[in-house]
Amino acid sequence: MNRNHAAALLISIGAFSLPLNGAMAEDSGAMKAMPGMHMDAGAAPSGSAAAKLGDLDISGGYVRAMLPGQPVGGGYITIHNTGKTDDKLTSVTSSSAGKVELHEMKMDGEIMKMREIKGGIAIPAGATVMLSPNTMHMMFKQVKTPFKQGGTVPVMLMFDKAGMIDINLPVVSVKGN
Ligand SMILES: [Cu+2]
Repeated sequence: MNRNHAAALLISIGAFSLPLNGAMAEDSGAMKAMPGMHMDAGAAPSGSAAAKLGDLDISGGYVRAMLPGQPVGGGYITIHNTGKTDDKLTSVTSSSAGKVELHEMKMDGEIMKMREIKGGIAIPAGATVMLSPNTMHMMFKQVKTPFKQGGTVPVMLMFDKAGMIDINLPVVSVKGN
């Protein structure tokens, strides 16, 4: 990690930390006011993207619409490994963002913080791994044009065993599903 990146990560962690009694932390303080956040935390919106890649069933893919001035975007997806071999989501790229990081939400005292997951996300044989608002997410950085509801964001998911797949994630409004 170079110094710039470390500094940026630190800033984003500071900016997006929310007290536990607020809405669950998301990628933007503006999402605090989102009423459906808790209820829908585990459920993907209708119309979310799905695909199949080898033993992997991919579903529930979407990104959140970004507010004007919001520097980063968040995306979610569910991966079910139907096979007998462990796999791993090693990286994500997108032509709509300069870089995509994998982040997890972690409690630090009473504060929910996000931090980058190094080394990818394990997708064990038989397991279903859900990137959802309270667990993990794809974090889109250096976004060229803010994600707008009704649009799509192309991503390429790279897996250790299953290889790579291109998938278009629908953009869902921050106001709810
Ligand atoms: Cu994040």
